[in-house]
Amino acid sequence: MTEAPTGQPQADCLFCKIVAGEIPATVVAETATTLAFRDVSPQAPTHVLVVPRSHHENAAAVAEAEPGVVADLFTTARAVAEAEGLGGDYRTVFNTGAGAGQTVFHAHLHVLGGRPLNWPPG
Ligand code: D5M
Repeated sequence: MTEAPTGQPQADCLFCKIVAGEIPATVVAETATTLAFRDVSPQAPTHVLVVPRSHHENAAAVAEAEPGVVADLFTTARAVAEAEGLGGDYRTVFNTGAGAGQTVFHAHLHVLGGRPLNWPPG
């Protein structure tokens, strides 16, 4: 299948479908440009994904096409962390590429917290 241009909804993209309300998710925050919902496979007491409403394969593609949206993702992440009562202690992660653990190719910022987080990550 031909891919839609970056920024446009992608026909078989899971997170585009969540943004469109076609697949259910537990939404915890939303803005004009972002949506935040709970990860189905949480790795910490708080594990939320913040996604751009527009489709981009990864964070770098968002930065190239819509740099302001990268800031919006982090602003929403901070709002989520505050709402979750994380007290300023949380981790934000973009996995980029299958070799780095990316499994969904619609950019998403993981927000993790609520337990001690080790470094380096696995
Ligand atoms: O992260 C992709 C994340 O997406 C992974 O932690 C599971 C999560 N996931 C997969 N399907 C869903 C649905 N339907 N709702 C919520 N969360 C989901 P990655 O960095 O690509 O490995």
